[in-house]
Amino acid sequence: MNLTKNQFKEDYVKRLTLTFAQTTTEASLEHKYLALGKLIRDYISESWAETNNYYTKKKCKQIYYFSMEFLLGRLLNSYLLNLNIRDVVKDGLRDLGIDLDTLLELEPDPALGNGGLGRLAACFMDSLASLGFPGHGCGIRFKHGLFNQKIINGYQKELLNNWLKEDFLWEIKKPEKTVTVRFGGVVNLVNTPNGIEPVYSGCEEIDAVPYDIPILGSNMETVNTLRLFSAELPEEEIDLNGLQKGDYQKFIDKKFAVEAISQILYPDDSSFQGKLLRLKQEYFFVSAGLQTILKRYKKLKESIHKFSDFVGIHINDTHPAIAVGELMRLLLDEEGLDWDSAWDITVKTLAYTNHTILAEAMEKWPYDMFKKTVPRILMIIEEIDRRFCEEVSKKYEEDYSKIDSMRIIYNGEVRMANLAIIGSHSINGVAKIHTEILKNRELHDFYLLYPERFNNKTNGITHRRWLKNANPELYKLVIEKSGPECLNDTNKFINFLKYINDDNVLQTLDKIKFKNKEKVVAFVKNKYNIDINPFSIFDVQVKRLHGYKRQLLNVFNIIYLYNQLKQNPELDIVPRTFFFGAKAAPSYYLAKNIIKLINSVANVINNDPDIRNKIKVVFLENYGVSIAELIIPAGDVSEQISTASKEASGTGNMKFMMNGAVTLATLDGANVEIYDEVGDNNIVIFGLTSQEVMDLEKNRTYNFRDILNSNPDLQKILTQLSDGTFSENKEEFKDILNHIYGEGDPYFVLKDFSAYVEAQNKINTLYENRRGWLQMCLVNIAHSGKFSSDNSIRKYAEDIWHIKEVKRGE
Ligand code: 9GP
Repeated sequence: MNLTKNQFKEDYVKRLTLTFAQTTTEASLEHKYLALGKLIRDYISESWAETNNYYTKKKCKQIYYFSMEFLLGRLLNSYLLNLNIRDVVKDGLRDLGIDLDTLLELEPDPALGNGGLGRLAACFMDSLASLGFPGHGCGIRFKHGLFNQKIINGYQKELLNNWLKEDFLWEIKKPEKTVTVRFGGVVNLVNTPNGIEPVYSGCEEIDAVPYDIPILGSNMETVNTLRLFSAELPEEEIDLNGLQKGDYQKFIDKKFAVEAISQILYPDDSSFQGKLLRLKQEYFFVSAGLQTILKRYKKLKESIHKFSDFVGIHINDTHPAIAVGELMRLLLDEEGLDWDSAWDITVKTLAYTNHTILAEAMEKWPYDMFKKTVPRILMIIEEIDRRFCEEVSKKYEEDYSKIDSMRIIYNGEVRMANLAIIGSHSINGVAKIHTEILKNRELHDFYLLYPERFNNKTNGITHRRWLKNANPELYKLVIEKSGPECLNDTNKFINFLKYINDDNVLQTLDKIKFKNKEKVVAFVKNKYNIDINPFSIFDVQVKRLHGYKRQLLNVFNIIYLYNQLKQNPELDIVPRTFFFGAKAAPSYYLAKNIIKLINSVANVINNDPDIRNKIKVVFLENYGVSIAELIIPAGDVSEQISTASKEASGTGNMKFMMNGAVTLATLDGANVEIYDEVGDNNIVIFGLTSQEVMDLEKNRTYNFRDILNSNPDLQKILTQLSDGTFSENKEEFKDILNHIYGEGDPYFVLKDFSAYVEAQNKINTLYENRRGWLQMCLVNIAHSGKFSSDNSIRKYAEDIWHIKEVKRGE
C-alpha cells in the first residue's frame, strides 16, 4: 500500500477524533490502540470487498478450510507488515508521541486453538492469501478461547480466556447471512409428489451468525475471509408470552443452552471425550458453513452438478468429518438430487487431512447419542455405510474383519475418520513418515482400497509471522544476503549457505540471537524475578504437555545434571537455561503432575548456591502464540524429543529451525525431513526409531525394569521423586511414578534416557565451538525455507484442490 507518513498521521488523528472525540494528547492508550486498529481495518476493507467481488465475477474455484481451531495470534502487526506500512506507521506514531510496540501489546490474543493443528490452520490462511489463492476458513467463534494458564505454587490453574471482553477489532458481524442449524427431534421420510422428503418434528433450531475476519495477504491484493459462527437463540424462539407470564427462567435456560455451543473451546487436542456438546459444536459449524457456501454458489447460477468445479472443502482432522453427511443431506434434501449424483459431488468436493495416529484422539461417537443429536445425518451415514459394505464385500467377499475395520458404524459407534476417508477424494498425512505410517499401518486397509486417494503434505509455517514478524533483524539479514528472490520464494533461503564461511555474517547472526536472548532475560526478570544468563545455552521445549512429547525425559536429564553438579560443584559445564512452556489439558493428571515437577525442580535448582547459576530452569506461564514469538527467536536448542512414531509432524521444530536453533530430536514427524535437509552434522538425533517403537509395542517386549536395574542414575532420579528432594510431600509426584511403575513407561522415557544424555553432551561440545555452532545455525536457517507453509499450500492447491493463484489485474 502506498502511504506517506503525513497521510497516515492525518488519517490517524482524524480516526481518533471521529471515534472517541479526543485528541492524541487526551486519548487513553486503549483508545489509541483501538483507533489504530480501526484505521488499519479501513485500509483493508476496500481490498476485501474487491477480492470477494472478483472471485464471484470470475467464478474462481474457492476453497473452504473447515477447522474446529484457528490459532491466529495477534493480527495488528501482521496486517501492518502485509500492507507494507509498518515503518511509516511507527514513524508517524512516534511523531505523535505514541510508541507502536506499546500499542501492539494491547491487542488480545484470541487463542482459538489448542496447539499445532489450530496454528497450522492459521499459517495456511496466511499462505493462501499471500499467494493469492481463493481460500477461506470456516470455524467457531468461541466466546472463550483456550484457558489462560496461571502457575500457583507450581500447579497449573486454568482461568477463563475472555478475549471478547472488549470488542474484537477485526471481526465484522454479518447477521443478514445467518442460517439455521437443526438438532434433535424426529425425522420421518414421507412420499411426496417430488419424491421422498424428510419431515422434521420437535427439533431445536439454532441461529448460526457469521463473523468475518479479513485475512490479508502479503501480496497486498488478496483479502480472504475467515468466517467464524456464533450460536444464538432465534428471535422466533423467544416466547414473549411466556416471558410476560413470568417464565423468565425457562427463557434463560434455553438461551444458555443454545449459546453454550459457541461458548468454549475444548481444551484437549490429544484425547477424545465423546461429549454431546462437542458433537453439537461440530455439526453446528459444519452445517452453517456448508449452507452459506451453497447459498453463495447459487449466485453463480451454475448447475449444482458442477459444484465441485467451483468449490472445495477441506476437513481439518476428523472434527468437521460430519461434513460428509451434511453435504449429502443438503444435496439430497434441499437440492433434490438422486443418491449417486449427490455422492459423486460430495466425494469430489471433500478432502481430509489426518493429524494424528494416537488412538485416543480418534473421534468415535456413541451411536445413540449421534442418532438423538443429528437424526437425519445418521440416516444418511447409515446408507453410506450400507453401500460401502456392499461395495467392499464384492472385493473382499467373506473377509469380514477387513470390512469391519473400515466400515463407519461399528460396535455401537460412528467412526469419524472412516467417514472422512470414505467421503473424500484425498486423504493426506502431515509429514512423510506420518503418511507412511498411515498407509502401512493405521489406515492400511483403506490404503489398499483407495491407493490413489492417499498422499503426503508435509506441514509448514508462515515465515511472515515466524521470521519477518517475530525476528525482523534476522529476516532482514536473510533477505539481504540471499537476494530479493527470497521475498516470493522461501526455497531461495538456500542462497544463505554461501555465507557459511563469512565471519561477518556469522558474527551478525550471533549478535541477533544475543539480542533476542536479552529480550527474554528482561522478560523473565520482570515477570518471575529470575536472573538468567544470556550467555548460557537457551534450551527450549515449548508445546502442549503430553506423555508422548516427553517433557519428562527433559526433566529427568535436568535432574541428572543437577545431581552431577551437586556431587561435583566444580564440574565444568556450559551454562544452560532450560525453558519450558506448556499447557496441560485440565483433566490430564499426568501432564499436570509434570508441570508441577518442572516447577519444583526449577525452584530447587534456581535457589541452590552449589549450582552457581550453571543451570537454570524457567517455566513460561500461559504458553501461546505471543510467548512463542518471544522465545523462539531466542532459542539455541530446539527440543523435539517425542517418542518416535507419535508426533504426526510438529511445526515448532520448523519455527525454531527458521530462527537459527539447532534441533535435538528423535526421528519423528517432520524432524525426519529436517534431518534429511540439513544432514547429520547440523542436527543432533538420538533414540529409538519409529520402527523400533512400533516393534516394541507390538511384541510387548519392553520392560522398563531392565533399564532401571542397570542404570543407577535413573534409579536415583526416580527415588528423588518421592524422597523429599523436590517436594516435602512425598506423594506429590505419584502420577509420574505411576506412569513409570504402574503403566510400564509407555513412552519409553527410560529406554531413551541414556541416548538423550549423550545427545545433550554432544550439544555442549558443539556449542563450545562457537564458529562451528554458528555455522550450524546458518545451515538450519538456509534450509528452513523448504518448510514455509507457502510450499505446503502450493502442493495442496495443485494436487488436492486444483486451484490457481488469482491476479486481480488479469
Ligand atoms: O499432533 C499433531 C502435530 O504433530 C501436528 O504438527 C499438528 C498439525 O498437523 O497436528 C497435531 N494433531 C492434533 O492436534 C490433533 O490431531
